[in-house]
Amino acid sequence: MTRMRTLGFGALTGVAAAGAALGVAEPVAAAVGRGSSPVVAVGLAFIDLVPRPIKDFGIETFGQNDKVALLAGVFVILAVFAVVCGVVSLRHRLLGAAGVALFGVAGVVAAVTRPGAGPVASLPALVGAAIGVGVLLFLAPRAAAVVSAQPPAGSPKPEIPAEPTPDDERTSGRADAMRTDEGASGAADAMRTKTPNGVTATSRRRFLSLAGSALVVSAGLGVAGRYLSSLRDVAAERLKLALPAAADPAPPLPAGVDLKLPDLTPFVTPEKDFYRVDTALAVPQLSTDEYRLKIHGRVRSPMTLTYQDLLDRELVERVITLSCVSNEVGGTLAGTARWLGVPLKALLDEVQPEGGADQIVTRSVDGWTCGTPTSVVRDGRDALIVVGMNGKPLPIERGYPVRMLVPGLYGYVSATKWLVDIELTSFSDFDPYWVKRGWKAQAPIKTFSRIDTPRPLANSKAGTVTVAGVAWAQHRGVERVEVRVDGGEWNVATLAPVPSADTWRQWRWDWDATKVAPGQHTLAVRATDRTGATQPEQRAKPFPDGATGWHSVVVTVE
Ligand SMILES: Nc1nc2c(c(=O)[nH]1)N[C@H]1C(S)=C(S)[C@@H](COP(=O)(O)O)O[C@H]1N2
Ligand SMILES: [Mo]
Repeated sequence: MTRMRTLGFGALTGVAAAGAALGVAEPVAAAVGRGSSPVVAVGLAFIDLVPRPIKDFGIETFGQNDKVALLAGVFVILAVFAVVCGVVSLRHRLLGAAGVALFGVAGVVAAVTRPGAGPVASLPALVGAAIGVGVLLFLAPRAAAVVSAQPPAGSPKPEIPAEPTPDDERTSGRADAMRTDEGASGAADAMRTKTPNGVTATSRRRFLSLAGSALVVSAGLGVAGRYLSSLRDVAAERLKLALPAAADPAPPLPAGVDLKLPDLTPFVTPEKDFYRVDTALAVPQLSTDEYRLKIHGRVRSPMTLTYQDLLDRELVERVITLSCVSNEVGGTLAGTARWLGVPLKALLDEVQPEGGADQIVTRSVDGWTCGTPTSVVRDGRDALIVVGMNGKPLPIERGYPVRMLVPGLYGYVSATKWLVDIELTSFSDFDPYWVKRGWKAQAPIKTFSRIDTPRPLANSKAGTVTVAGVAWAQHRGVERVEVRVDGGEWNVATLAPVPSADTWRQWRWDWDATKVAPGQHTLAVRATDRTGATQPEQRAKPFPDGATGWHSVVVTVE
C-alpha cells in the first residue's frame, strides 16, 4: 500500500519536474534559435550514435514514421527516468534532483554538439534542468509528507471529507508554515497528531493540485514555445517564392511514358508518395535571405553564392529518378520528379578544381555530409544544384531552398538536402557520414526491376494477366525487361518510352495464364541495362552499396 503510494506520488513528482523542465526549455529554445529544443537534440544525437543495423531497422520498420517513433522513444525513456527520479526523491531528495540535473546535462551535451551550435544552444536545457530541479525539490517533501501521513496498512480506511472544513484549512496552513521550518516529515507528524484524516486528505489534495498545476503550466509553455519556434519556419516564405523559368526546360514527356495500368507506379511520383530518407529529426528551416552556398577546398578560385545568385544563372530542368541505397529487392525507395537547378559542372568550371581533388564533399546545414566523385559530376550528365521540384520551389523536407542531385548515383552519395557547402577534396582525405558507418564511398545505382501488378498473393482469373512494373538503371538506361513464370523461359516485356536514361521505365507483359494449371505460380523479373549487363540473380542486402537479386511475386490462378 505504502509502496504503491510512494510509487504513485513519486512518479507524479518526477513527471511534474521533467514536464516543467521540458516545457520551460521550449520557449527558451524559441528565443535562442532554430534546432535547439533539447528533446530534438537528444533524438538527433541518438540517430548519430546508434549503430547502423539499428538505424536500418528503424528505416525498414518505421518507414517514414521512424522520426515520430524516435521522438516517442525519447519521450518514453524520459518518462521512465522521470518516474525513477521522482520515486527516489521521496527518500533521497538530492539524489532525485541529481538525476534530473543529469538529464539536463545530457540535453546540454546533445545541443552543443550539434553541428554549428554555439554555447547559447545549451541554454534551453540548462534553464529547463534548473526549473526541473526546483520543481522536484519543491514537490518531493510534500509528496513524502503525503505518503508518510497515510495510515499504516491494515488500519481502517479513513473517511475523507468531500470539502475541507475551515478548521482543516487553518490546520494545514499551520502545517505549511511548519513544513518550511522543520522539513516535511516533521510537518507530516504534526499533521497526524492534529487531525489525522482530514489533514492527510487536504495535504494530498494540495499536493495533487500543485503537481497538476505544474504539469498544466509546463504543457502551456511547451506549446507556446513550439508555436514561437514555428514562426521561424520558412513555409510562408516558400509559398511566396516565384522561381524563374528554365533557360533549358525539360523536353515534354514522350507520349506513353505512363502505361496507366491499375496498381502500376505512375511515371512522375506525386509528392505525397515520394519516399523520404534523411537523418534530420527537425526539418532544417533555412531561409533564402540568409542562404549562402560556399564552394571551396582544393580549388583555384573559391566562391560563395547567394540564393539569388543561383536563380540568376541559367537554370535547366530535367526529369530524373532518385533512388536510395537502402531500397530492398521489390522496394519502393525511389521516385521521379522534374527538377530545376543550376548545372554543378558549370560551377566547378568556374572554381577550377585542382588535380587530385577527386571527391566533392557536400554539407547540409545540419552537418550531414556526402561525397560524390568529381569525375562523375563533370562527365556531362545533368548533375544539378536544385532549387525547384515539379514546377515549385523545393519542398522543405526535400532540402529547401537548395539540394543536389546527380543522375545515376544513390542519394547518400549525391543528393544532399539543405545544401550549404561544397568542398573539393579527395576520397583519401575525407569519409562522409554514411561512409564513416561502413557504406561504400562510391555507389552507382544498380539495375533494378520490380513487379507492381499483380500484387503478391493476388488471385487471378485464368485468362490474360497483365504483369507490369518499373525498372531503373539511371544514366545507363534500361534496355530490356524480361519476365518468367515458375523458372521457365524468359519473356521480353514491352517497354514504355522514356525522356532519357536518367529515369525509371515502365514495362508490361501479358501473361496467357490459361497455359498453366490452376494454383500458385511465381512470376520473376529481371532487367538489362544499355551496357548489356543483366541484373544478377544473386540476392544481396542493401549494405554496403545496394541490394541485388530478382524480384518475384507469387500469384494464384483460379
Ligand atoms: N541533408 C541530408 N541530405 C540527404 C540525406 C540526409 O540524411 N541529410 N539523405 C540522403 C539520402 S540517403 C537519400 S536516398 C536522399 C533522399 O532524398 P528524398 O528524401 O528527397 O527522397 O537524400 C539524401 N540527402
Ligand atoms: Mo538513401
